[in-house]
Amino acid sequence: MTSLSQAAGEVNTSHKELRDWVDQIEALCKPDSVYWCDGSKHEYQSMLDAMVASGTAQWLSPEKKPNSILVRSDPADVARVEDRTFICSADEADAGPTNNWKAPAEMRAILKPLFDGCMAGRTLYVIPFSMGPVGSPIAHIGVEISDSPYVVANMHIMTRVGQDVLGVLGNDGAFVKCVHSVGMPLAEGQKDIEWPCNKDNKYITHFPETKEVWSFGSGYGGNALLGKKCFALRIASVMAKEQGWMAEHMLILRLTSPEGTVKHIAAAFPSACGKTNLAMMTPTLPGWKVETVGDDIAWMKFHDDGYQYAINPEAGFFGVAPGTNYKTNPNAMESLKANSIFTNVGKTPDGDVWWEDIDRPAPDLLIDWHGHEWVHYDSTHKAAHPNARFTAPACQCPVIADNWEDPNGVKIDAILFGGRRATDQPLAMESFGWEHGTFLGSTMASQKTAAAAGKVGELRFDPMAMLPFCGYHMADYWRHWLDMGKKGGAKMPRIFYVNWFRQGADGHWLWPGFGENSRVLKWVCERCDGKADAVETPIGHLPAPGSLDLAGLKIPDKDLAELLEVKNEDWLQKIPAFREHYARFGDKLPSELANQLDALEQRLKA
Ligand code: O2Y
Ligand code: MN
Repeated sequence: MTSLSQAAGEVNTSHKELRDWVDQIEALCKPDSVYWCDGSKHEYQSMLDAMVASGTAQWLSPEKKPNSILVRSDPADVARVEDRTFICSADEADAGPTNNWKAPAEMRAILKPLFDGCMAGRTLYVIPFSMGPVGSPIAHIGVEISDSPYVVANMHIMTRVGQDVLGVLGNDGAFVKCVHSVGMPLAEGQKDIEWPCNKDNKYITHFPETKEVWSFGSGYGGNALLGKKCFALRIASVMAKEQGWMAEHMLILRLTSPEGTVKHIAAAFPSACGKTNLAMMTPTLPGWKVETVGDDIAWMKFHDDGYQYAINPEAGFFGVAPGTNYKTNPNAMESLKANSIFTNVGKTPDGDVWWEDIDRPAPDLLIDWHGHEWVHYDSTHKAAHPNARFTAPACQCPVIADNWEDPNGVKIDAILFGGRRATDQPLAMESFGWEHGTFLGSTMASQKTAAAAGKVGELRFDPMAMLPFCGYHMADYWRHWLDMGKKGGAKMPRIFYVNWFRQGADGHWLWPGFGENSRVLKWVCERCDGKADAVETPIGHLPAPGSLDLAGLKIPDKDLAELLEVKNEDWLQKIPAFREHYARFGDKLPSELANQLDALEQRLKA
């Protein structure tokens, strides 16, 4: 890899702790050179040029995908690795039963020899970045040290990088220390490979007390772009608990009614439940508008007025390519039209990208994500890896909200929880209040899909969609939610639970989803304004007959009744699974949540 000359990316900082830390990491990793990123366009372009020159990336056709590259990873490095992800809190009890734990000293003893000399033959890039608009009171700063130009380029899109960030950091500002190496040093004269990694030695480690992330051996996605899941969720969730705010795995959308009423909605769904699609949705309801603030992460802080305001800490989308098309998500397709990085997708002979379900048939002579001519032997042999990704700037989204970078954030009116639930869970319901809403989030569950290990259809609890991302004990996290509710009182967002995935007895989808979900968003908006009626059931407030706008929607009455049906006997059968789920958390389980479960059982039996 040719390194950039530092003169092109000269940065200024008199932050002594930062300079000392960089010196220390340089001494440990022993790179050939050190480069401080300035965040400039020139730097981004040079990074792409250097990746292409070294064989790590290839340009796509300037006609088909201007200024965009294709990168192919090692087949052993294609996704986040939860079994190699650790929370290294001083006390094991602080990591809780949902995280892998190792004592900090033990993990440091493992990491030190791995990092010793790991950047030989490579450049050490120092990437100062802001999660959130630079200088925003809701934003926080990190510095990632990485030996991967792919990481630098992706961080340019996904975060705000460079000198402005160092300006805000000043001489002594706080920053999260993120160290990343692909874990493949180069000996003198050794030629680099297309995707260096260390597949047998991956460690994605978090030190919540010292606010550090150390990641070794993987160059992919959430393992390597340390601003995203590692900082913005795992470390930030700890910071949020300590400092009295919320770091959540939630999209943020802005909903505008035909009369001009504006609501901001945050929504937490587990993976593969359509978060990016909802964030960019085109409503079918005439006159309603959805605009995107963020598609994955929300940081929410109390404003002086007592309400919760949220920012999207990211600046781009790291979206799953397969299944994205002009029907499922036209706005994502428009976002990735140029200036994007594609990882593990197929490549057409005319230099465009291709993936499964992209709206057009695979052309002849398609090159698959391994770099071979694609032969479609059977449905298991995919042209794009199922976790293939596009990295696209959020500002290229046609429906990006004009306030998406408001440093003060947007006032959150409602929070939605949801999952993939074939039975029982109605299309929409509102909680009885914040405490009940926290109970709904804590018992959130989604059906396993065929792609996931385990029995298909089996319910897996994924509280608040944070199962892989909560940086501390999940029950302490629930306690934090309850504390936030006590602090915010009546000014907290209303909490709802939605389910687009309910199926009839014969397996057909009862709800059409996609743009039709705007009907549910309208009900949510009108509930917030006291304009839509609801009926009380044991599980929550459901839409009253006539309160959901179904005008023009052809949906059989029987299906509609089933979508909103609550069968007490079926819910009662779930109670033991809820109790088993809560039992994992021992005496850390907040009594309020145990009481909520008891109260639910009583209401169902009444
Ligand atoms: O495979 C990865 O490294 C990415 S995972 C991811 C990426 C974007 C948004 N969300 C997720 C997730 O796992 O929730
Ligand atoms: Mn996510």
